[in-house]
Amino acid sequence: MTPPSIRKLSVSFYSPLFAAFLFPGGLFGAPVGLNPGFEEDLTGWTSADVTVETGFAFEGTKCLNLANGFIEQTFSELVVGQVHTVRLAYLAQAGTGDLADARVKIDGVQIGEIHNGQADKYLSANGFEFVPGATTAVLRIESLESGSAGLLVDNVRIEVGGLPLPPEESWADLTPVADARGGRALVNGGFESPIGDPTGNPNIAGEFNELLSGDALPGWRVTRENVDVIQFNQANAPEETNVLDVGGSGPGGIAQTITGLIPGGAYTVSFLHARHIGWYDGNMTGEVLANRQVVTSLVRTISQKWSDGYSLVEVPVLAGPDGKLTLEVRSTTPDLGSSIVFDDLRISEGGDFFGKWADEYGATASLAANDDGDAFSNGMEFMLRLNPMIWDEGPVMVLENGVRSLRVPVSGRALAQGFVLRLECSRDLSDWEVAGVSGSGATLESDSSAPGVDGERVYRFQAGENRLFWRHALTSS
Ligand SMILES: [Ca+2]
Ligand SMILES: [Ca+2]
Ligand SMILES: [Ca+2]
Ligand SMILES: [Ca+2]
Repeated sequence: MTPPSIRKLSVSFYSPLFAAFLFPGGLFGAPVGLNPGFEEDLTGWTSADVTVETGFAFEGTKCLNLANGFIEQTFSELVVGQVHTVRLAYLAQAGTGDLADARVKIDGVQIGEIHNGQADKYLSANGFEFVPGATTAVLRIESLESGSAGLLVDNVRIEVGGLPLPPEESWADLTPVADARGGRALVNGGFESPIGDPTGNPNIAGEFNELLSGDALPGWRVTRENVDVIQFNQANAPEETNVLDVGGSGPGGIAQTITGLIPGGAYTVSFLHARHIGWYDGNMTGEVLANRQVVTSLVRTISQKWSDGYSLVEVPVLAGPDGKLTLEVRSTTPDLGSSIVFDDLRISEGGDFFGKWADEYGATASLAANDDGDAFSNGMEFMLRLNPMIWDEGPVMVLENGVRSLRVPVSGRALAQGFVLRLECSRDLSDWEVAGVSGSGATLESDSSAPGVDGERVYRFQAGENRLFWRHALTSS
């Protein structure tokens, strides 16, 4: 038996510092709001044209019927400058048309939209991030419906911290594909991994069963709404038997992070895509993001259905300075319960950023072309961040405090693709020296550019030069 004096001693080991670690999320408290689950009806909320209903709640016994109205509440004890997330559970009621729609605002600014037709089970995995500028914020959720039916909403809250991150997969662990397209397959990039019976996700009766949210799709995080793995070759899969409809019962998205890449390095993401065969005959749209930046937009028309075959898209992307690339593919079709279907996502080394840049401007994708007839070829325009379709003067010498210098904008995408820019100087137009070399007449004072990072090089011309010519030299590997 333990003597009473020792039991008492063991209790005194708890210090205030240790206790602080007992709170999840560190030392910050949770933002404070009243009655998040509507168990006390509309206490704490300002509202119009909504009702609180008993039964079919996500949590407790009551939920909100947003109908065609709104709810609003001031939350307090937010942490200024930190990422916060509005979380909630919702489902569509019958009578809202194909999808039920709402928008979420903080202090009058929209931070997200909800579009979903899922009616048999709540969606609760995602939310909407924002960064508060004050310790209080007004959260408003407003219906976009015109009829009397709308979303059922429950468990509305604000949490400190962002949404769950996508799974990380190492470049070294991705499987090389030995065909003409090559590259490495993303983890479950062909959507063949067994889905199993994902806990907390709906199994809607119908032609294609599982609609997935949260972490239910192996290898991926579902970033919004839900998505649909279409199985058994029902969608004319170009790779094995499954494809992913990135609209499940609303415009969804998926993300995966690849680690172990060359920091700032150029890569190409590729995939096959087609339009869902159903849902009327309008266009379906989507977009691809790399490290949260949109890198390409997609449109598939009714003549680009999966029965018409799948088209290849290749998108140059840059790894982050930490060697990571978070790739996200999402639907931007807000009014249909399906969207573009995808298969066979891969990543390969190298990327044609020049070709993409030329395409963005409608310019000729040749380094030597000179569409606008100024002093710079299209390749040089790309490198110097000029406009290939507008006559440019280019970097000019500036005189500041008696010092002559040249400020040269440099493209991070061009550096990532292996392009090399040199400034060369000459006094006689026959012997050229690279700026910075002793005796060249110029020194490199600073350089804020790097692969993947647009920046500027500042050269200083040495005092006492009577006449110095300079030129830019571009080489590509
Ligand atoms: Ca409730
Ligand atoms: Ca597949
Ligand atoms: Ca030009
Ligand atoms: Ca130009």
